[in-house]
Formats: sequence, structure tokens, C-alpha cells
Amino acid sequence: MTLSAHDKELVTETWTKIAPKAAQIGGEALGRLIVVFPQTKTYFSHFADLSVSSPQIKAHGAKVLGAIGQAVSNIDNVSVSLSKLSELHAYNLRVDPVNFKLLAHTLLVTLSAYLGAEFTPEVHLAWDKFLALIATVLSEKYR
Ligand code: HNI
Repeated sequence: MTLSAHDKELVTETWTKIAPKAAQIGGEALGRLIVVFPQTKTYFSHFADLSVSSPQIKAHGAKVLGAIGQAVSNIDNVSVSLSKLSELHAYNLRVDPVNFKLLAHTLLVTLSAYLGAEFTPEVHLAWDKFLALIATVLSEKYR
């Protein structure tokens, strides 16, 4: 997945805007994931509360967005930046890669809700490509 220089600029600009609310956005995106795609709950069955407002789900969503922030800071080198997480998801957690696409979807929806009119088609495209790149990186250790 190749992001153009303009895509990278848009992702970085958007991140600057949403960074103060990143934890909240991550929590909401993960909450949407388990509601809209309930099959994803199987990965979090060790959480005591799997409701949309679960503190564990929110805290975990915040962690996910933390990693996305790290990827934004290393947008020219996402593969190296997320290498450890790629190993974790492939070897330890064994998350089926199809789920990365589902989370990308709920993240886009959440970004749209937070950014309103600023979530232009161009910004949408840039984030779609960026999240697809992250999904590829997180899946690249599977075989
Ligand atoms: Ni994911 C743990 C980042 C997608 C299931 N995941 C993490 C951690 C980060 C993270 C950060 C915490 C690591 C640590 O504690 O060292 N996950 C990401 C990112 C994406 C992603 C950046 C994609 C954008 N993870 C997913 C998906 C699923 C998923 C799609 C399953 C549906 N992740 C997990 C599980 C854990 C996890 C399960 C361990 C949770 C725990 O606390 O036990």
C-alpha cells in the first residue's frame, strides 16, 4: 500500500487534530468493533466486561491508538515501527488478519464522527490507505 506524499501529509495533519482525543477515539472504535462485528469478541473473552462502555475495551482502544500514533510519527517506516506488534499479533495473539480490516472500518467511522466536515473524501482516502498499510504490516509475520 503506497501512500503519496499528499496522503502522508493529510494523515499527519489529521493526527495533530485528533491526538488530544486519541484515547477516546480508540475506545469508541474498539467499542464499535465488538458491537458491529460481535465475532471479534472472541479475542477479548478474558476481559471481564465486553459491553460497549467497558473500561477494559476503552483502555485497550487507547493502546491501539497509541500504536497508530507511533506509526504516524514513523509514517515512512511503518513496518519497522510496528515490527514488535506484528510479531505479537501473529505469534502470540493469532488474530485472523481479516479483523484488521474490520477495525480499520470502525476507526474510519469514528474518525468521521469526530472530524465531521473535515473528514473530506481525500482525508478518508488517505486514512483508508494508511490503515490498510498498518493491517498489512501487522499481518506480514503470519507466514
Ligand atoms: Ni491489537 C494487543 C495494537 C488490531 C486484538 N494490540 C494490542 C496492543 C497494541 C495493539 C498496542 C497492546 C500490546 C502490548 O500490550 O504490548 N491492534 C493494535 C493495532 C491494531 C490492532 C495498531 C490495528 C490497527 N488487535 C487488533 C485486532 C484485534 C486485536 C483487529 C482482534 C480483533 N490486540 C488484540 C488483543 C490484544 C492486543 C486480543 C491483547 C489484549 C490484552 O490486553 O490481553
